[in-house]
Amino acid sequence: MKYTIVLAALLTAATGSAIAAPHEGSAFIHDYDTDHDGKVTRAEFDAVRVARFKATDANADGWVSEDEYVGEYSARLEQQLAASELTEPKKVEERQRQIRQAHVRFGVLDKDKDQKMVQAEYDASGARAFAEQDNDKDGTVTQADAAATAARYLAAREKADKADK
Ligand SMILES: [Ca+2]
Ligand SMILES: [Ca+2]
Ligand SMILES: [Ca+2]
Repeated sequence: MKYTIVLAALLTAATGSAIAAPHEGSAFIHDYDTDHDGKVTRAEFDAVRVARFKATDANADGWVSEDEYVGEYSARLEQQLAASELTEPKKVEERQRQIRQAHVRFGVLDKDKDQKMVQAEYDASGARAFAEQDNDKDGTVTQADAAATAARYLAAREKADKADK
């Protein structure tokens, strides 16, 4: 069980969103494609990440606490839940699960375990996330990359679920 939570947290650390909106092919592209041309360049990705780090650092002291991290995620989660077609009891369940994973993610992101996520830790995780999504490694995440990555995630998750039982 524990393993599955950590794995799922690692997999969603990339995008911060595990609930794909019904009309979206890729949450990653949805989140980072600021010029809406259907693909994400490294420059687009970095610009969104910098802005998000600043927005997440609610008290602007230069680092992100676990509360700040989970707080920022929770706000985005509520938007996703509001837009989703889940029933109310399912939303309650999903909210609990996602918030629990957000806490696990913070632990993963805070690599040196000083309870602070600094920009360098955030950037390192971002670089890994982009590389994960950029399936053909050409520096741009296209729909084809995202689809290939999603298939890989799904396979990894199914394998972990099986190993878990
Ligand atoms: Ca783009
Ligand atoms: Ca802070
Ligand atoms: Ca840290």
